[in-house]
Amino acid sequence: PSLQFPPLMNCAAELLDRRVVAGDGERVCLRAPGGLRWTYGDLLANANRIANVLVRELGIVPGNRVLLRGPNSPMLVACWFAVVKAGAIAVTTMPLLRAKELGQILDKGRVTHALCAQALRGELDAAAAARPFVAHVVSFGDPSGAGLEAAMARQPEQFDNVATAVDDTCILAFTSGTTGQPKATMHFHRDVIAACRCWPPHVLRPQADDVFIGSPPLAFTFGLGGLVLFPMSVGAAIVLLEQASPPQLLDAIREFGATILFTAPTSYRAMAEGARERRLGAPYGGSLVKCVSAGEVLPAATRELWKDATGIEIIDGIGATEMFHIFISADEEHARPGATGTVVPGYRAEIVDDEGRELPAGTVGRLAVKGPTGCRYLDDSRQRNYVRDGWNYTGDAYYMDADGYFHYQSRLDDMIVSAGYNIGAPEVEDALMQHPAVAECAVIGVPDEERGQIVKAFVVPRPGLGAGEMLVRELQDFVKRTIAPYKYPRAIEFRDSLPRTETGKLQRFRLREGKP
Ligand code: 3UK
Repeated sequence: PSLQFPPLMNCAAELLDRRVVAGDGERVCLRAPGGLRWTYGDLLANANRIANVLVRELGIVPGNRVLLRGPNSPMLVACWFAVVKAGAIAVTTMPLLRAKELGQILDKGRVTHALCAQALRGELDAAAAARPFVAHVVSFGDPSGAGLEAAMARQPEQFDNVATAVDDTCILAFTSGTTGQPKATMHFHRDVIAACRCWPPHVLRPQADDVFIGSPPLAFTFGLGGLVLFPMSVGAAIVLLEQASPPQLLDAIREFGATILFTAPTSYRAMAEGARERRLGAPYGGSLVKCVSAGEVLPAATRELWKDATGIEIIDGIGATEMFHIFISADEEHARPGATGTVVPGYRAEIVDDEGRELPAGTVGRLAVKGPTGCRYLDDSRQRNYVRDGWNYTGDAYYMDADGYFHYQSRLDDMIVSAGYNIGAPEVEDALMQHPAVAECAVIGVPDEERGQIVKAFVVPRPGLGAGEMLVRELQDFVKRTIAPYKYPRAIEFRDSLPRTETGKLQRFRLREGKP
């Protein structure tokens, strides 16, 4: 990919203004349930009006940090572009965050302004009240039309984009927190464009007539890239859903004729039956052509289930907030069950030992990656500990096979050591998920006097199946027959649901702490 940039570049102008200038102003850009439809020209006009509000009415200067809060919606996208056009830094936040977490973000990010969906003001106001450095919190989506929309109506739809340096920060992204502590990562204007030039054209290969849809929040860089930046970089259409539970997503794919889907492994698992009934896959007469999974390991059983239901091979990819987006992946023709894929053009990836020395193929070690989009922590001590020579240690255990495919084992802190054996939780989960009685499951190591740790599984049974001692035995025998017998779960507990982040990641640490 070409990664040479001029010294001054504003990524919002590259993705939005440039497209309208090139003649795509009348093309549909954003759609949402209820009939809302904005062209690229509409998005530009709205983003410019908001940028004028920010600069003329709220006194924003380049480098200010602006918190954005709302469910996925066209207005949230317009706010994001407005902030970046004004040379400020977008700090997007997950809708479910509470005042305590929002307070940490306001503090760490030194946030001075916020644009917030009216319905989500409560927790933000509680956090901002105690922080006088937050000068303005402005609402959008107020049914009375007051707030940001009223201010927009007073402003012109032209705006002179701030001529930012290519390595000015435009995004502060907070990691979604599988361990509970949010970490802030910085991304430059050039990172955004670099991300658009690496994974999308080499692996996803979207077209201008594609219709993108999905569940990840725009506060998650998986969602920002997959549902805003990548479709816009080819002039495609985007469907944004404020709520994207599996049933809602299934209905919306059909209603909007979506062709490219972004969601998490659990969501694919939960949607498989519904997708089959509705014939959503293009091979079976539906609109859906490409399906992308990230955020968590994709169990082979889920890949199989989805393929059987839709005829579509999922495009898996590992990305990280630190790296902005996906750096190891495989397209539908090169997918291998059990492997995430090969390194994306533009990136380098290695498996290394604890001292950072590269390990031979087939040996499990730490994943280290380097590329044009990462990795800069806001926090200096993190930068020293997790980034060496530009290599980011993602905290994942992987091995690379002789063909250069990377095989995920586990998060390093989720590796179970039982009677001297290393057991990756996902491998046991994958085996359990092949059993028809298992809807979802999570595996952790629990302390054991004799073995150090034993494997314990939390299982959500499929509705209507009796979960008792009989099923425990059956699942244990099933795992022993499916993978090496010493990996079988010696303890199994049945649950109605499992703790997950808003991005669909299992929170194994909460199961280890014994929390619900
Ligand atoms: C795990 C995966 C196995 C892995 C993300 C795509 O997930 C994203 O960012 P986060 O910072 O978490 C990063 C960690 O999540 N992971 C992600 N994808 C996979 N594990 N297979 C996968 N396909 O532990 C990684 O270190 O929340 C994903 C694009 C942008 C992102 N920010």
